[in-house]
Amino acid sequence: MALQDFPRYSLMFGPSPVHRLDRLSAHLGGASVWAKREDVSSGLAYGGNKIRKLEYIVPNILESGADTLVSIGGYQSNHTRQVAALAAKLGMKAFLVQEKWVDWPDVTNDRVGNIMLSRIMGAEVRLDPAGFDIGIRDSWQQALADVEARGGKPYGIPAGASEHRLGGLGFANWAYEVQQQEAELEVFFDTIVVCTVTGSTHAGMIAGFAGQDRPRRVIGIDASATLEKTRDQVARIARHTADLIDLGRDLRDDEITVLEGWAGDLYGIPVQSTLDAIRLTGSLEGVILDPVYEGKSMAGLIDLVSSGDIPKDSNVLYAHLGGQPALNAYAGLFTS
Ligand code: 5PA
Repeated sequence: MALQDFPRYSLMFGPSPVHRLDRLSAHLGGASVWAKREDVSSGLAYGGNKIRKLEYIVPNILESGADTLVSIGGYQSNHTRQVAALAAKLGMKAFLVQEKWVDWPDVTNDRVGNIMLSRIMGAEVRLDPAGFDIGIRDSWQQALADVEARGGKPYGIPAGASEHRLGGLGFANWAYEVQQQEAELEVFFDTIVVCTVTGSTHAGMIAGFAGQDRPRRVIGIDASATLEKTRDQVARIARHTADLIDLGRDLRDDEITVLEGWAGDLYGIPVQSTLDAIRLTGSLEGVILDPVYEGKSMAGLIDLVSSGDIPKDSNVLYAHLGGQPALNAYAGLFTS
């Protein structure tokens, strides 16, 4: 089935905006850096990359007759916050398992930012002491069973919506949206930089761009610090999504690039390059990045441009995937 034939439930204002980062480009001394903004593309609870994935999942949710969305993430998961917003919008309940994916000392970590927003939107939040893992979790399966035991009808959405059968479609469509915006802006983005953790954002892009005539680099910057798992998951979801949209050929290994070097040792813990990237982008552009995801992918972009790995005459598109609410849970990082 072609991508356009999959049903899609609109949750965005339209295509996410694309704009040039002039002062950052000048500061780096070359490569023209642009951003495509998933953080300002929807009115649902500050938006972010999951909104676009969920657009392709909603028709299946509605068909299922479920009354409760069941999902999972860390205490400061952006994904679960977007699922809570979706449940509110659809008039459903949300049951969210929030695991202790990050051992972060800030005492408000389980109270402010994303988790607070989910509670405000009426979600039921279950804190769980388990650590970081992008795979299918027992705690999530237990939550599905608990909703059923209470007489509810659960609909499960795994971490980041990535292991969902339709999880890659949203960003396959992002690739087509980019192509249309390029025609309007008269520019070609030869390089895309995107943060990757549970994989379906990056994987969807790979599948979507693979169907276009003009090749480009789609560089995933790992922020999971469990590189092999993320790499396998990106490759698997990219191939599955390519099949789903009838790409008509196998993806080559060289189309799947996940780079390490900016995640630090642990998911959710920023390192110096993360903090430098956040302050640089904030002070030069007034664009806000978070310490878990986007700060790490921007650190990657900055180094790849500075080292010449991304050449000076390149047009680079930075996928801004949202995530700012988590900043509140990291207040200790920015006291001066
Ligand atoms: C997330 C994910 P993928 O998980 O699709 O690889 O996307 C990575 C990513 N940027 C990048 C932001 C702001 C993100 O929120 N977040 C997860 C969450 O629970 O919020 C799925 C991990």
